[in-house]
Amino acid sequence: MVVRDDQGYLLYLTLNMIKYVSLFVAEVESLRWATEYTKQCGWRRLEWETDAKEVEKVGWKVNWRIRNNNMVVNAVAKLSLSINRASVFDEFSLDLIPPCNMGKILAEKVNVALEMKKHYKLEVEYMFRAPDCIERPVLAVNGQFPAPTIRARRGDTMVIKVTNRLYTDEVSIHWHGIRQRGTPWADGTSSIAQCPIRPGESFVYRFKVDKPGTFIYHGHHGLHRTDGLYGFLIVEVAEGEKEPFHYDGEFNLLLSDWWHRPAHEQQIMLSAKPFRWVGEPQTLLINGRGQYNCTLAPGYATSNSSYPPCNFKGHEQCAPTILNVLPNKTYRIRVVSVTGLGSENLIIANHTMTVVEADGNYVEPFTVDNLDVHTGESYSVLISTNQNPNENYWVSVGVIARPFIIPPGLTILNYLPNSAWKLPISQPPLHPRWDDLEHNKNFTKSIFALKGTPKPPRKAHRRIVLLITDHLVDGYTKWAVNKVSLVLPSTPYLGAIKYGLKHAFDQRPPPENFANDYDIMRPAYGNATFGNGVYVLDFNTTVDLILQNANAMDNFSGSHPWHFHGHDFWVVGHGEGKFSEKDVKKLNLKNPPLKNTEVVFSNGWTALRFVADNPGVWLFHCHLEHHLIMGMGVVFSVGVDRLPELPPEGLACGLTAEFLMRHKHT
Ligand SMILES: [Cu+2]
Repeated sequence: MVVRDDQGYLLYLTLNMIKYVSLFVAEVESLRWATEYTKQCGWRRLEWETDAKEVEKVGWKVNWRIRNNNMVVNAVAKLSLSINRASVFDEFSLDLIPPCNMGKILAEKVNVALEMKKHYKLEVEYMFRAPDCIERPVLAVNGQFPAPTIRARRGDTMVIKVTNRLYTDEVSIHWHGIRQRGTPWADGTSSIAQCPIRPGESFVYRFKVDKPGTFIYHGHHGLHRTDGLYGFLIVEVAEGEKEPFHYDGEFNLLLSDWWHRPAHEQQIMLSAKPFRWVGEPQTLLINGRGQYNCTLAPGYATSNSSYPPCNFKGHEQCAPTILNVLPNKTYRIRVVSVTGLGSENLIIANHTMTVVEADGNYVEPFTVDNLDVHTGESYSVLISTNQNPNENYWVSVGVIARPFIIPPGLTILNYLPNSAWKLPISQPPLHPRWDDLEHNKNFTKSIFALKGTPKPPRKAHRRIVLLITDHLVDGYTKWAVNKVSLVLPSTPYLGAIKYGLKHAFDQRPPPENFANDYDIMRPAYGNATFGNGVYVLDFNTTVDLILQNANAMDNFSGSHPWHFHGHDFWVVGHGEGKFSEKDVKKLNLKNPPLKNTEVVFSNGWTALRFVADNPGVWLFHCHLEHHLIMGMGVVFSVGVDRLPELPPEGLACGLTAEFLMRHKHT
């Protein structure tokens, strides 16, 4: 086939190429940039003609640049086609930047079938919003709260320029669930991978998304997540690949919790001596929307009956996101939780959910009435809209694992063409009790890897047992791991370790275990310390991490969802009480799920196995943001000597800044 541009230049395309190019256009359209795009580039004026076979060796590279108010997207696509698996590929560059001169052609050999670079520009700023009908400053991205959804395809290279438009705060963005293989400096953890971005400055995150799945991006500096700095990062399968399940449509649920007190004040409270607790959140948000001073379900027992009914017109910032569906279809719902405290349970009344993905990994499908989502976890579930099409149904989110004092977050599954505001006839569904630990455990233990998922090595080279306790350290209330409360250093570990800057952090290795006679049912108040030492792992070794829960100072043992950066791990076991040698034999090495976040339940343990095959410095921490800031985390270093020269942009602070200045000309 031949494409003729509006200046009459003939461009060769194969059928597959056209498919790809039209997919780009479809993608652009789905992002609602089509109008401007077509206006600028006159894409629709292209004519298509059939032509000779020889062009089947041809590949394409398409650049585009689209402006939509605050967001600029540049994309480069290299398209190529393999003929009978012969490795002959060509690459053309088709420049669609206005004025869309399509004659700019460049040919070079490439050996990728499809590689895309997606450029995004994210500006982080404070804005006034009323996510739960009460106005306060929130962290917005490109003027949106929650931050806009980023979509990519497996194999894409993301180039994301983050600009800090805050007045006094530093910022960094973590791409949660992306392993950052080969790009540990783009992990977005301030003090670990990079120096935080200063007000007015920008940092470009470049990384590859190497597997499809449901991910998130969120602030990883201070308590920024609690102020609303989060959004979806969705990676589709690569072109030509298929998901192992079918669905007709998709929608996303981003679950979070919301305080009326800004995160900055909360951070000061948590760091105060004596300690000041921030309390439970005021509202649960679904896609950044919740109702504090009114209720969608007036008069029902599960709602807070002291609130008046909400009278939404739909444009209010706290009006719920209605989920519109057609009857007799299958929908994929991507669910993530970014809560600061507590975990959540999702129910779609009258509909069962089939879980097919957890943390960006496929799982053996299983069906549930309600779904537990711990903070940092992501799931995909499938639902069939096979209920009475004349009704709408409640979508409800309740708190688990913390005292249930806030009403559930509600929205509506709207069967079209019913009115969105037709309230369901039944009362909102009841969630499992917040302290129904058996329910939580049963759910977690139902997750197994989809057949064909890589299995863990049979044996681990090293076992690190991590005891979680809280303490008074120098009069400050802190969490600790093996009695060390993590205090992040001002120089990022990655640079410090790469350049051998020994004063940047504590050089003593942290403890690998805790005292044998420690009674996990009896809280220990004293003898913990502050620290920031690093567990150095030998490259390519298999490591077992045992999270050991214990009773806290208030004689209560809460659940903690732990998130690992840079790697997925296999969840090889959960158990009650204290982990012991005899538990090793019972670990599941047959079909454990691969995840990046896993909970350790009250008074129990969780065993995780992973292969330390990704050079970098990686945080492993409780994803309850208030716990991390109070010291509940550890740092691993893996094969940093194997890394090439680090990009200096993220190292302009602390001792690495000094080091780079000294070595500028050497
Ligand atoms: Cu925790």
